Amino acid sequence: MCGTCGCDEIGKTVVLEQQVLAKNDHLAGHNRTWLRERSILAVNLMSSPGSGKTTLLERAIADLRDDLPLGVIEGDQATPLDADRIRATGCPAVQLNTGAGCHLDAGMLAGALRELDPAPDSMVFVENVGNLVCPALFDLGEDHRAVVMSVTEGEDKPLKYPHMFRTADVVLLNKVDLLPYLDFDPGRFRTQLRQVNPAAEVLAVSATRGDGLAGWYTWLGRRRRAFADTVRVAR
Ligand SMILES: Nc1nc2c(ncn2[C@@H]2O[C@H](COP(=O)(O)OP(=O)(O)OP(=O)(O)O)[C@@H](O)[C@H]2O)c(=O)[nH]1
Ligand SMILES: [Mg+2]
Repeated sequence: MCGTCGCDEIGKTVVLEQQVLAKNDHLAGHNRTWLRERSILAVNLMSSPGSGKTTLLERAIADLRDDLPLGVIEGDQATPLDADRIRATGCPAVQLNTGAGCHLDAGMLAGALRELDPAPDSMVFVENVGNLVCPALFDLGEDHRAVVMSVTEGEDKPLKYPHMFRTADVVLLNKVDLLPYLDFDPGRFRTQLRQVNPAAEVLAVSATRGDGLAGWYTWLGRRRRAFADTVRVAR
């Protein structure tokens, strides 16, 4: 109840938020079923703006395209720029623009998956809208969440944005080529991450120079094999 006028607007807002999240979770369940029926592994990439999500995708497409069919769904508030970058590599991409919205939701992803029409047994990367807050709350029906953090952002981000880092299966610590020029302590970052998420794997990478990318591809390969086993058992 509002302490100023006694109205119940605060209570109504909370109920509305719960309904929005419940509807999203329901649609995310449909996406998960849709993806599993086609044996498509979906990975949701989340980060602050500019951490290197699209650059990592461009590299992964170039490095993995002979072994694995890939598709990409790009989320930004505006512009087709990231989908254009992905298509320039020869990989199919669909761009979602959220306008004032700060995250993708499961309903948006459902439409984009049908437009992308990924091949069975392929992998779909979803690049979420760049920020460390809202995307964490919205399940898209993905199988895994990868949080990208660049060394220019400071070691304290897991403590300040715990919801985002708690939801990660893997954290890609990007731009390690810049470490010689920065006061960033990877050990302190790992300690702070452990406080909110003891289970997430941390991979130190440089999307531009290529450091650590083999480890990222090994991680994806392991997840892909485990996913294929799960889908096989369920059939
Ligand atoms: N030095 C260095 N720069 C990088 C690296 N990865 C990305 N960048 C640069 O960081 C800038 C942003 O990269 P993007 O890949 O566009 O970042 P993003 O996370 O997709 O950004 P948004 O989609 O806007 O959220 C570009 O200038 C990249 O060249 C890296 O490993 N090292
Ligand atoms: Mg991008």
